[in-house]
Amino acid sequence: MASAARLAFFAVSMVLLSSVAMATDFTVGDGTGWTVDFNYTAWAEGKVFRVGDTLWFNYENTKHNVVKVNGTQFQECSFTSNNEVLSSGKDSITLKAEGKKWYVCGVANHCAARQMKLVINVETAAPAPAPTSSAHSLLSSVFGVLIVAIAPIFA
Ligand SMILES: *[C@@H]1O[C@H](CO)[C@@H](O)[C@H](O)[C@H]1NC(C)=O
Ligand SMILES: *[C@@H]1O[C@H](CO)[C@@H](O)[C@H](O)[C@H]1NC(C)=O
Ligand SMILES: [Cu+2]
Repeated sequence: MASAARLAFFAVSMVLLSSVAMATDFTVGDGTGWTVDFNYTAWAEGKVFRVGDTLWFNYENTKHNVVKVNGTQFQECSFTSNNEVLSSGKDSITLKAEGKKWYVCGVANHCAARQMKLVINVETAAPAPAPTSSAHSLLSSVFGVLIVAIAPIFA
């Protein structure tokens, strides 16, 4: 019984180890990028954003920008000179904390009338730090060998 429990423990550990999620890069709007008349609510739907992930905003920097706002400002499409503005046209934002984050375009009426607003909910980071994929598979295979070696002891 005890050995079965140990084996189960090792099996579960291995599954957890191999499902370690890597930090994800999200391109807002995918191929469309950050522009007018695209539904960013629909884009965000069903996606899981985690601490450590990165959002990329790709857009024409003569036509748009990215303003970090709060929930009230998001609803009202309003912001002040205190709000952080990104305007390179290829901006990355690494998600550092859990909770809701709001982004709008601050140009003309793009937020209020052209749907250039994105709200996401950032969830806790993946359970373990993200190793590189080669380190990850090496780790997995070492672990697998370990289990094969250890299993007979408990069988
Ligand atoms: C955008 O998508 C959301 C979620 O699918 C939907 O509820 C909303 O009505 C859409 N907005 C527009 C303006 O189409
Ligand atoms: C959003 O920011 C504005 C301007 O700084 C501030 O007056 C307002 O209280 C903030 N609202 C929330 C919900 O944090
Ligand atoms: Cu815009």
